[in-house]
Amino acid sequence: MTERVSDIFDPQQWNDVAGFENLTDVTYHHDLSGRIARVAFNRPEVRNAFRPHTVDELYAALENARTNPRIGVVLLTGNGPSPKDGGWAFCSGGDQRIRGRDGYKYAEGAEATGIDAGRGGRLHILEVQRLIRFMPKVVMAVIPGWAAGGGHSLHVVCDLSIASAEHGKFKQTDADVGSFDAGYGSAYFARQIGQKFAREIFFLAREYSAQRAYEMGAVNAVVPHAELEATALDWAREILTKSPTAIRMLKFAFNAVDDGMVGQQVFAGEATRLAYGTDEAVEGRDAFLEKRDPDWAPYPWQY
Ligand code: S0N
Repeated sequence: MTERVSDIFDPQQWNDVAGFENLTDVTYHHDLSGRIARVAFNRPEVRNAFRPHTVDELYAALENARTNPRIGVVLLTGNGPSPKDGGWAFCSGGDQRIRGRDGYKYAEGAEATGIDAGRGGRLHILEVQRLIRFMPKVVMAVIPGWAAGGGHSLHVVCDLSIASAEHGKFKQTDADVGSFDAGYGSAYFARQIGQKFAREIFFLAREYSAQRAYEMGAVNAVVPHAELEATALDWAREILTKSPTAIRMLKFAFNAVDDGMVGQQVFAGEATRLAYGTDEAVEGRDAFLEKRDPDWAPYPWQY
């Protein structure tokens, strides 16, 4: 029997994932069809702030979803409410209690115990951002409460965002705490909602309701809190009725214009993969292996 990990999590919709039963900072489930993944921050007592260990677990779960050919949609969310005060969060960004001068320490007490120098001071949440960005699947931020700081940036990098009407709240605190996501979290955010709104959100670091975020174009939908996860599952099931190849190519097409040469590389790689499936490309390969000239005659110069 799957354990209830959040008040709005329906255990009857989800299975545990083998090999991921002993996570501490995130939870990871697959839906009953095995085609939808749910990855959730599980530190509600600190508004789901991430420490380095959280990011390690998050990366591992997302990578598992990325490489599972049955999974088409990933829901990224936060468990809650907080046992301390009943507050809800998607994620409140980096855990400020363990932020060192050189970034984030790999583990609490790192100075005392010694630290793997190669892993010290890593801002590897950026690796998670890239994993979400380049995953050929739809990643949806399911926002039951606060999305703040680096948590706000994660929602920005997700393909879709839906938020709780009652508890969904947004705040970009980077300038309050001397931190800044100068990549997707800000510059790409401005592409989403426009320069004026993005600069307001960063420069004033005010709090915004889910409804206001919707009006600014920062989220796709605002739904009653109790229906948030069910709505996310409905959206995911609808996406799963679509062509996987079309979705993959569309995601990378949306990305390419903002991702420079890397965006072109990713899109081009998918185009090459499609080309490899044609008789024309097979002829080129076979001609080489059979030490003969290729015969391109059957393949027109299409216009
Ligand atoms: C989220 C906020 C607005 C919620 O306010 P609220 O509801 O009044 O709750 P609090 O009483 O403030 O919080 C409840 C308890 O949770 C603890 N807590 C909350 N957030 C954090 C946190 N981030 N780290 C540690 N603890 C946290 C509170 O201390 C409180 O605990 P108790 O009960 O013991 O008092 C509000 O909590 C808030 O503003 N939180 C801080 C948000 C923040 O500034 N986050 C950090 C921003 N910076 C980053 O995330 C950088 C991330 C990063 O690694 C990065 C690096 C390079 C490039 C990009 C990034 C990136 O991804 O951004």
